[in-house]
Amino acid sequence: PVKAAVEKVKDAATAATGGTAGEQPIPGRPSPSTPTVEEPTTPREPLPPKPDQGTPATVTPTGAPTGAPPESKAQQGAYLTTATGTRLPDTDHSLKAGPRGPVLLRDHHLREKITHFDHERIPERVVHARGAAVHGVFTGYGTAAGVTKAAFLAEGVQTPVFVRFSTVLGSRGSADTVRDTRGFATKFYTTEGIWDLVGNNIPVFFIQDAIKFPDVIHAGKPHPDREIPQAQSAHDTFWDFVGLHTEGTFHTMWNMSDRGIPRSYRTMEGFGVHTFRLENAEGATTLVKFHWKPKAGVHSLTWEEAQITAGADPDFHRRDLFDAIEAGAHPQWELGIQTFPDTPDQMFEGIDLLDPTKIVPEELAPVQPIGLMTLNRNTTNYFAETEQVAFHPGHLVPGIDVTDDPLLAGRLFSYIDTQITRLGGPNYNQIPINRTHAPVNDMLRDGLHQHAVHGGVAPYKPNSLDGGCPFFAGAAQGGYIEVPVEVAAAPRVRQAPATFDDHFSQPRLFWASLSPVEREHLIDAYSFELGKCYEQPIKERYLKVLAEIDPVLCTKVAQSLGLPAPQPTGTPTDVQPSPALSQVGKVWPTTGRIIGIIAGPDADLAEITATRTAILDGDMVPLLIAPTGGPLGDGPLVAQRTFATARSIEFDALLIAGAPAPGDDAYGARDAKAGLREPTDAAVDPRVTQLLNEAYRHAKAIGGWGDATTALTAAGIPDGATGVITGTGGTAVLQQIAELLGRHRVWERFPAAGDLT
Ligand code: HDE
Repeated sequence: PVKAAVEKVKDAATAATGGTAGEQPIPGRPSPSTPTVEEPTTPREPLPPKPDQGTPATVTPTGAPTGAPPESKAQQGAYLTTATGTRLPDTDHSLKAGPRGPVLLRDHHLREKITHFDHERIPERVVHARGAAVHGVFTGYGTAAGVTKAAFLAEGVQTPVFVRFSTVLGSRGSADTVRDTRGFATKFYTTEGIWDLVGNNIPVFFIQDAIKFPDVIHAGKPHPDREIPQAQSAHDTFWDFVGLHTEGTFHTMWNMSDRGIPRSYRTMEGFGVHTFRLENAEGATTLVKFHWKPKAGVHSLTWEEAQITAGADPDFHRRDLFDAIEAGAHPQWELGIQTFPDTPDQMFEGIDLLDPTKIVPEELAPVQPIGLMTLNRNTTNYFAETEQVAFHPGHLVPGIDVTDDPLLAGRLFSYIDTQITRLGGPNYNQIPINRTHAPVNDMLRDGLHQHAVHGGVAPYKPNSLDGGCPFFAGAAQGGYIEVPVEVAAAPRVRQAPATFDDHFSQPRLFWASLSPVEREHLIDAYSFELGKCYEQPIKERYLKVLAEIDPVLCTKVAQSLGLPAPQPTGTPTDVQPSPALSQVGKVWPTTGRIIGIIAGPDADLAEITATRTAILDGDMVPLLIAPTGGPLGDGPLVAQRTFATARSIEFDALLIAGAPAPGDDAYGARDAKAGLREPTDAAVDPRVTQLLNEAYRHAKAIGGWGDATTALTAAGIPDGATGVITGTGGTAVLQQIAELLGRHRVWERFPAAGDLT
């Protein structure tokens, strides 16, 4: 009877739909007289495969045909299929013995679908789990030709790149704006192979030797008993470790500074951290440190903004990056190098170049630009690209070599090893995002997830059966030849050189280079983080570390903790400040900065239109904030944010085009009507008041015209306050706002910090 019923329903459905293949009725249920869902009526045209979507070309050593499969046609068909390409009529119902009957074990589609789903997650990265990545292009300036033969750095050469930004400590689902170091890893798909510059937004590291990496990460990660806190260093184990391990003092200080809470990935510097060795066409070598300099300037959040954002928009940095690229505001960085003579001692101006806890101040060795990176394409699939990308500092190309930095040495082991667990085997370089754009002819064979169908019979060398192929590439054929650096004869020891012992002179240099407001932020950050620790001895021990840096820093933090400030152990040596380290007191480009325009129902739309145009002409981004979504007036202006969705953190500056009174939709108004709270008698919508109040507190430029002063007064912002511009029209106000934006914030507005010198 079931079979008969199914046949009957099928016939009825075929008649109703004209026999469209995708229309499968639900067996046992009466068919609708007209089809309600049409899926799929017209098969979608398959997208053409992307250049890097094919399987890697297999090349036989002798050049004979390989019998390689044609280009991968994965995900190209119009119809839903099984993983093996059999077309499917239904994916919504398990195969059952009758509509109410038991599910049958023979349902291969059910089993394939659920089994695959069961295995969708892969282990997250042990560090840098939370990340966002995009594609771009790198263009060489040719200015590095004197120091390296790397072909992609030659003038005008364009190289595709893939960049993954990340936090370090948090899990994959953690918030973007936590206080942490940021990863800045770049994959260059050069014609000579892949070069990975796996750097951070902080130029130094916590440790001088890779063997300490598990220690620092175990200390920074959540407590093992109850797994808190997430993505934070504000807890006992972290401060326990860095208090006892003073070589981490400088990196910790960068994290506590504004650099630990960047405004955007677009406004972060990047650093290769280690010293690398470059070799030019004549074989001459130079030691270098790599720097990424953002064209948009170097900007940070305030700590309160970072905290609000972690709740209000945990994807803030990811969204900001993707939105900018979508909008055509392609972020750019210049790659630069500091160069040092390759002397046997590998020292420069008294700084040990093999010590990754030290910087070389830019005033001593200027950063010389060697190319420009433009990020211009978002990912198509987060998992396939961002999650599966595998970086490795050992992916090098001719002209770029590593040094004996003991931290780098350990990294050269670690990155391959971790991918084998994370990506499930040794063939991760065959995953599309990891594939080199240079021809591959290796003798690596087999292993889990082998995609290549290798030809030939002799994956070994020397051989005669494959004609001796593949051949070796000498220098003339672009072979990678390690620089034959002398290795000093020395006893085998577990020791660091004496030049690694100085842990405090560079933290002092950092303190000396910061402006008063940056120092204040640093004091606040130490006070917050140590204040979150439970163990008194940990706080006391860390104050001793701060005493070695600066007495004012130490005293202020001690006051906040309610503890006595200890004295330094010796007399600190004098340091020379490095102005390049401060983010304040500079004028930056305003390109890409976001200006919110608050528009009430009575706002002058013509003035808003003119102001929007002027913002766009200045290469900035206007966002209209209105009481509700939808068009303003009769259009064409449309609200992009509403009073319910806007939060001050998103905007670099605010303009008030009218002071909107609380309407029916205003915060609390409905609740008031329902008797849930007191009716508001505010003159201005309380959500706008909050927006302005926060923007003011976070030292942002604020402008307005018309009755803007009503809103300013409601928010408690004094008339004529610093960085608050009111005028008769939007375009005139905007000019002054743009000038203020060039300095990023109205720094004077932060409460006077007292004497921090
Ligand atoms: Fe990493 N690091 N790291 N690291 N690192 C990883 O590799 C490691 C270090 C950095 O977006 C892991 O694929 C060791 C310094 C970035 O995919 C792992 C040591 C710097 C990323 C690993 C360091 C970095 C990683 C985890 C001490 C700045 C994210 C997943 C010797 C110069 C890359 C992975 C991405 C990721 C090991 C220290 C940067 C476990 C052993 C110093 C940007 O292999």
